[in-house]
Amino acid sequence: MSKEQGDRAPVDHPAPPPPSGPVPYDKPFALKLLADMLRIRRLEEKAAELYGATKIRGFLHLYIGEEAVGVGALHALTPDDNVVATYREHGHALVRGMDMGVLMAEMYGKQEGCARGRGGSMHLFDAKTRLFGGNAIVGGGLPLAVGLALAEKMQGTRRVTACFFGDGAVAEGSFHEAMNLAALWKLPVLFCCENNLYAMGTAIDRYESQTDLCVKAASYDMPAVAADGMDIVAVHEAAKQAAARVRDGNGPMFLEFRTYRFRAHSMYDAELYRQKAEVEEWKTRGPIHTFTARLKAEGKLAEDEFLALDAAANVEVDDAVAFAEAGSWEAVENLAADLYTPQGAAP
Ligand SMILES: Cc1ncc(C[n+]2csc(CCOP(=O)(O)OP(=O)(O)O)c2C)c(N)n1
Ligand SMILES: [Mg+2]
Repeated sequence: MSKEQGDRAPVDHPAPPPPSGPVPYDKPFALKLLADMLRIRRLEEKAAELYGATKIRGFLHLYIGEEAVGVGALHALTPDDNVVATYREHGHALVRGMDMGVLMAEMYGKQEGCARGRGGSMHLFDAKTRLFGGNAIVGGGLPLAVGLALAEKMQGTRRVTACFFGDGAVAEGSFHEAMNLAALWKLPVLFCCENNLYAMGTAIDRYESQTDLCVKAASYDMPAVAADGMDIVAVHEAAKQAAARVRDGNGPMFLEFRTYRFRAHSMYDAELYRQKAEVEEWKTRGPIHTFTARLKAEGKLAEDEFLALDAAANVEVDDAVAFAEAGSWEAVENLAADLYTPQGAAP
């Protein structure tokens, strides 16, 4: 039992030590990282509220607690790179540059949304920012990412395709097929595993014989690095180095970000599969407040600057809700549009 746990019973999945050490970024970049984590946090807190009010329906998976992964990794890419994500992808869409109003309208099911309200929370897609989904199928994004990377390689571009997926995807056949082909053909894929230790209500040690996920990459002769996913500096540094390596034509790389979701798997989840004390322990490693504390300790952030960033995030959320509320529903007559090729048209 660690000193920090005192007399309490040890939890099943202890959190790592809180992130510490210097933040090796200038103030504007450090504040950009913090601002993006806050934007995701405030957006999702509002989304949870709107779900309760039945404004948002269907499935809703929150990224709260995991923000350092998406923000740190995506800021290691260029706007021209490709991104494939999962159904827990609100943050990825925001960081890629999707307008929060358009994102919120999609969650509302309004036609002003990025997929005209037909995809919802799990299917955010934006060709402009090269976000190739949101995918509801566990492991479904992996073959897509490999296909995108194959196209890039054939066309001789220097684009990296970053593929985000959960630990649960590692148990899927598509993961192994994607890893194998990407390694065999030396494709420019950055595999980013968001290991939050659970796949729905099942802990990783209950469904994986090998819980060190980097070992899986090694079996495909692919370099792999694990990083503390609660530490945005560790995430960003790992992703920056890996992206450069992939971009230089050295084939794919696997990154495992060890993280934790603070909320339920989706909006229907009694969370009977994990200890409250475990959740509380990980919350003390929250990526936003630990990063905030480090920046303050280094004199890179004053309390009023933090409050201003937070206020700006809340204004953006309020504007996004107003945009979604003012949006419109697609006409019922259009229900079958895009489902079938019109008769006589080329397939
Ligand atoms: C192929 C497939 N099987 C099962 C499901 C049901 N399902 C939805 S989320 C999920 C857990 C996935 O966990 P993980 O990949 O770790 O992602 P996390 O939710 O933890 O981010 C499962 C099994 C699904 N969507 N797709
Ligand atoms: Mg998981």
